[in-house]
Amino acid sequence: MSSSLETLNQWVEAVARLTRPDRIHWCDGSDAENAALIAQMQADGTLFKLNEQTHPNSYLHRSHPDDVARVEHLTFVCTPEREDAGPNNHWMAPADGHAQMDALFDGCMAGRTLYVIPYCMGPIDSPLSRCGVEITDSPYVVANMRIMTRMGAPALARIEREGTFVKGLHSIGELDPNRRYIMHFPEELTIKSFGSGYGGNALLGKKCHALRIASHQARSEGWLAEHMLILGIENPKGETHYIAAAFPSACGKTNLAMLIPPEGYLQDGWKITTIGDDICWMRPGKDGRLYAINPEAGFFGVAPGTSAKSNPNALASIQADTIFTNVGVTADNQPWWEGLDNGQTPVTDWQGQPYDPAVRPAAHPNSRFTVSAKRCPSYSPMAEDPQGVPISAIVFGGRRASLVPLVFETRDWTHGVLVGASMGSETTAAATGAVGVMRRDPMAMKPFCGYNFADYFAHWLSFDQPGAKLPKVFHVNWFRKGDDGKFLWPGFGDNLRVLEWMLKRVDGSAGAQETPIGNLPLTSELNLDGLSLSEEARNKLFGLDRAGWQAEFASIGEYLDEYGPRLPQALHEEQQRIAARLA
Ligand code: SAT
Ligand code: MN
Repeated sequence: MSSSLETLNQWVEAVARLTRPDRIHWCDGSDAENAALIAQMQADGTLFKLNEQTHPNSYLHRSHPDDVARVEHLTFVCTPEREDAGPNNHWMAPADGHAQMDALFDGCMAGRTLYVIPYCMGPIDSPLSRCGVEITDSPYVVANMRIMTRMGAPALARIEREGTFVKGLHSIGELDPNRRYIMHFPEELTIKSFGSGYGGNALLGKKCHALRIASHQARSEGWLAEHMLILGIENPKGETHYIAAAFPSACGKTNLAMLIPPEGYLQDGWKITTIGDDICWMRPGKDGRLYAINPEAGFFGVAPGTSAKSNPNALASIQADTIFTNVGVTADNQPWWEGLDNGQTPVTDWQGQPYDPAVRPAAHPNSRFTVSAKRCPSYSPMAEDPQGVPISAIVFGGRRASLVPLVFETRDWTHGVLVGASMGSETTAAATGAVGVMRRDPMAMKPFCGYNFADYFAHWLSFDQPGAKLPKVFHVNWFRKGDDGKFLWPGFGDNLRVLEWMLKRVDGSAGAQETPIGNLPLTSELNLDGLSLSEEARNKLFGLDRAGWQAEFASIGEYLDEYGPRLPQALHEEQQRIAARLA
């Protein structure tokens, strides 16, 4: 036996001694194994079979009503030095973290099965991919990990070859919010998660491994692990450019990644292909460009708002072989959520109670679908390419009702890093806590960076090397509102208009208006044909509110100061340069 398999066996044995399961099951990822788990979950009420005619092989899971989102206040990064986790993370000393977690894990799997899930994040044969093993007592987690990662025998074979893997230990415990923690030990490539069965808290390959642990690994190995979608844009000449875009959770990454071009663009031959909708790992290739893979194999998308109009590709994807979590159901057992707009009505809400809009929505605002990327009509074969795709542009974006224009281009990499580092967004239902509160969410990584943001910004800056052919960096805001509180930009497919302008900037065929905050589009060069934008919309989407930006840059300065002397001087200087130009 190879030494990595020995390490794995020893770890599984040690975990079993601590958690005392009745049985141990090594997952091979086979169809037979999945079918047996699904049958078992149907029998014990974990899964509810949906209408086989309309949604073949699809199921509904209802989580505990207190367990419906990530819990940032219970998520810790345990590094030997507090400063290495930074002000952006909750911190605990590793020995204390282990002691606290192991006390929770003690005997927690009595009467349960311990599942061992070997998985690979990224195409099995890609040098950019990384493997992990999750131990869990939740068959729902196994079924989701099978969709979201390359799980089972091929991953185990790669672990054996490679000799290293991330260790993730998970138990749903009693689903008690007072006995719930998600802890990361980056130096030990270890994750311990207890007391939640939900999404990013429990599917450890996703945010825990592919972002928090991977960001730490990426720093030492010279790459980037980012909270970004990746899409391909094919123009009428048949050339494809790839764009990576960071938005906070529940800000439309899935919709943008699966965008359908507006009618005129379709006729001209524009095409969007999807590489990923949530996570992007990228590193410089020999030619100096950044090459990216999507480490995931599926989509864990937000259900509410997904419709034939907003995201036909997602809707087509989830017609079969899908696990729905916390949506409502119709009288004939079809899944239903607010914004589905398919003319049907729910009878049962996400808690399994008779639907009453006066009590709660049919679907939880953070209800989700889990589906294989291969089911998506726009999924690109390039997503399986071991070398990844070259990135032409990086986009940062948040939810900003005011101030921030539709799009601007940064002047250079350092300015781009500052814009990413000072990104603000209103909070969403993807995490517990207040919704709609503006907070700084650098690179959309506030909940996910496994180390001190000051060091992370320095790591980003370090890619600006002689010979590097870095992507252009842009900022967008699809969420600007008018005085009446309504969105000013139509969004969805029409966002391609903005992406097209970015690509014109990349190939040098469009001009721009230089301003202190960056380069704004000339409205003559951004295709607005067929849109009826009001005077107010044009002014707010394409204008610069100088006084508002002065206040914003003062606030950005204060935010950066929170990182103390560790913050790269180059970012301070960039912030001061822009603040001075605005004054
Ligand atoms: O719960 S997840 O972290 O998987 C989804 C999200 O918040 O992006
Ligand atoms: Mn996400």
